[in-house]
Parts: sequence; C-alpha cells; structure tokens
Amino acid sequence: MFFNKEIETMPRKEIEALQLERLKRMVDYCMNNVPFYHDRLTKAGVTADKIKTLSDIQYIPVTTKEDIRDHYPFGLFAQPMKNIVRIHASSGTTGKPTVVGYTKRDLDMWSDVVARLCVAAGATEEDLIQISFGYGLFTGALGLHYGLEKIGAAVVPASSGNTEKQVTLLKDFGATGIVSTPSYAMYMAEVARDMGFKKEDFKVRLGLFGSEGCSDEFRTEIENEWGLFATDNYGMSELVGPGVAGECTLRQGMHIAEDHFLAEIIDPNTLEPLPEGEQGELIITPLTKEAFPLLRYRTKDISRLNKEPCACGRTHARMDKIKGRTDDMLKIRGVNVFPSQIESVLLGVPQVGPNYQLVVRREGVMDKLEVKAELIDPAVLEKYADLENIQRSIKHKLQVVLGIDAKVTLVEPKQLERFVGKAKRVMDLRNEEGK
Ligand code: DLL
Repeated sequence: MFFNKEIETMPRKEIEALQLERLKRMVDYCMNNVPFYHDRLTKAGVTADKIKTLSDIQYIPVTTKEDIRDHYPFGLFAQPMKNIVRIHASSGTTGKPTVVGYTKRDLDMWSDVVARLCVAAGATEEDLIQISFGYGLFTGALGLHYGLEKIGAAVVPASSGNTEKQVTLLKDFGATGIVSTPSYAMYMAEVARDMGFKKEDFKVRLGLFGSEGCSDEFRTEIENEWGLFATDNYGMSELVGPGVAGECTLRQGMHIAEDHFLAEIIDPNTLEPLPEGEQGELIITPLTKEAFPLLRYRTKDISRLNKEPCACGRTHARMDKIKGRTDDMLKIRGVNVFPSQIESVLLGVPQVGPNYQLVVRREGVMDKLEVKAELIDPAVLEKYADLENIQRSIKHKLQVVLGIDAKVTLVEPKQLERFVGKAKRVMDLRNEEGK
C-alpha cells in the first residue's frame, strides 16, 4: 500500500533529476532569503549555477546545530512571521533549544511525508491509534497526529505520562496502534502487566516507533509483550520532525522521502563524502522547506544508505536503522562503543530485562564502564553462585562484542529509571569526576 504511489515508486533517475532541480532552487532561495546563507555561500563561492550534478553538493558548506543556536530564536527563518503558522523546538537538554518554524505549505508537506510512512508501516483508515508522545514543542506528537489524520486513521492524542491512564485508554478504546518511543512502549507493557492485564486484553497490532533507536532484540521484546508488529521511523525537529524516513513492512531499512530530503553520508572527521553503502554521518538537505531551510545539515546520526529499489516497490533510498550518534558514541580506553551494541548483548541474556544503564567513570587514567541490568527473577540475588554465573556470562559477551572489560552490576527488577520519552541510558561521569 502506498500513500502516493507515483512519487514513492518514481524511477531513480527521475528522483535524482527532481532532487537536482530542487537543490539548485534551494541554494538560490537560501542565498536570497537568509543572510547567514548569503554569507556562507558567497564565501564558499557557491551559486545555484555552479551545481551541475548532485555530487556538487559537497561544495556547499555544512550547517550545524551550533549555527542554529547562534541565531536563536528566529535568525535563520527565510519567511516573515506573517507567513509562519507553527513553531516547534528541539527537546535539547543543554543550551538553548533549536527553534523551527513552518509555513502552511511546510505543514502540508510534513503531514504528507508522515502519511507516507504510516501507510508504509501498514496503518489504514480502519486503525485507531494512540499517540503517546508528549504534545508540545516536541515534533513527535503533532507530526504523527496530522499524518495519521491525513490517511483517515482515528487518532487518540493521549500525550505522554500518566502511564496507568494510557494503558486504560488503550484497552477501553481498543486501540489498534501505538505511537511512542520504543522504550515507552516497553514501559507501558510493564505497567499493563502490573495492572493485571494480559496482551490478549488489547487489540494493538501496530507499533509506530521512533525518536530514539532500539536494537532488533529490544524491538522483538516489545512485539512479544504487546503482540504487535513494529516499524521504525526517523526524523529530527530541525528537519521537520518525524517524516524524514520510515520502514515499510519488509523492514529492510527506512525509506527516505527523497523528493523532500536529500541524504548524504560523510566521514564525520574529514567531512568528505563516503562511497555509497559505507557507514558514516547522515547529512540531510531539505529540498522544499520554506520557513526554515537548511543546507547540508549535520544530523550527527550514524547510518548507511542503500539506493537499490525495495521489494515493496518503493524506489526511494533506504537508510539503515541509526547505529548511534557521533556524540553518544562512547570512547572507552580508545575503543568506540555504541550503547546499541550493549543493548543487543543484554537482550540476548534471558535472565535480565530490557532496562539497563551505562555508567562511565575515570579511575586514575583508566576509563571504567559499568553496565547495570535488572534481573527478571529477584530470587537470584539470594543465590550467589547463580548471580556470579550470570554476571560472568554477560561480562564475557561484552568482551567478545566490544573488546573491552566492563563491570556488570545486576539489580532487582524495577530498580532502574523508566522514561516516558526518549530514554537516557548513559551516564558519562568522566569529566565531572575528573574536576
Ligand atoms: O525525535 C523527531 C521524531 C519524533 C522522529 C517522533 C520520529 C518519531 P528530535 O527530538 O529533534 O526529533 O530528535 C532527533 O532523535 O537526530 C536521532 O538521534 C534521534 N532519532 C529520531 N528518530 C530515531 C530513530 C525527533 N528512528 C534525534 N532511531 C535524531 C534512532 C532516532 N534515533
């Protein structure tokens, strides 16, 4: 099923021709409407005429989150406030948020690309879908809300928090789908069980998850807990919010809405483009945004592109699930460690649950990684030999996968923090403790 078959199955050559035309137009638009880009492009000697092929995009300087923050709140807007109809902002916890504006056409484009990913994920007008993302400046809730309404699904704007109420609504309304972060879907399942419900008490068949990564193992656990089919979708507030990319039901990568977003993969250290199929930092240039255009935005997310057509019929390039962020990659004793690798290891251990926490400390000159995981059966804490066996086995698996030694701490069930939005599982105390 497609939301817009003509666009979603367009031959590659045509997509690329459309992207080139739109890219040139966007360079011109930024040059003429945003003083910051006028300066940047002029300094780099780039004009729309100089862009002859898509790979000429590499001559355009990249834009970073710092550039956006330096122009807080509206300094990079390309339209006067009379044409702006919505404002959102990033959920950033440090520094000033990044503020994003939308014109009416931007909102239309946004709901369109979200509608596409919802249909690709298997949602239909028959579905009743509960949105358990926080409504507000965060783009997740309103983004999915308008996309789902556009396809005719019934939306329950539950927002996040008050998890018992969320569970009651899911059950009483007979929701067929949930929109949330994967970690919150897991937490809701835990609360549902504590309330005495079984998965048969619910009708949820689809999980439209995004806004944070989750390993395949974590996803399988959520699917088993709820008896649903989960897909992943990707976006970020600076780009529109959700809607940049989403999985179809074949789940072989997330289809990027390439008529609106041009994706590249670069080496995050040299900023050089990487050959197709290599993993690196994802750079996105929105091609049609009016209020808040961006050229070559550094997402800091690590992924890989695949431009082969998908067996579902879609021709738009697919991006791999996000491996991590260049800024959440932990460097421990010189070794690159992604929290997602640790998550996969823990979920392969039957005695521990899906909630975990990573603590990194510096002791002397040595980095120490502590992995805290929750036991499923608290009785194990009384049996020293069992406890030691589980610990040893996790330590060994982490050693094999990461190549480093970690301290493994097993705690009682429900000891670690739960999250209603994006999970924060890493505590890097190295700088704080060294002061
Ligand atoms: O999280 C937008 C969104 C909402 C996407 C709902 C999907 C669903 P921000 O708060 O600006 O926007 O955070 C963007 O979240 O750079 C990624 O690091 C991470 N992220 C988003 N989707 C995924 C995903 C929204 N599917 C940042 N997998 C991005 C992994 C994701 N990470």
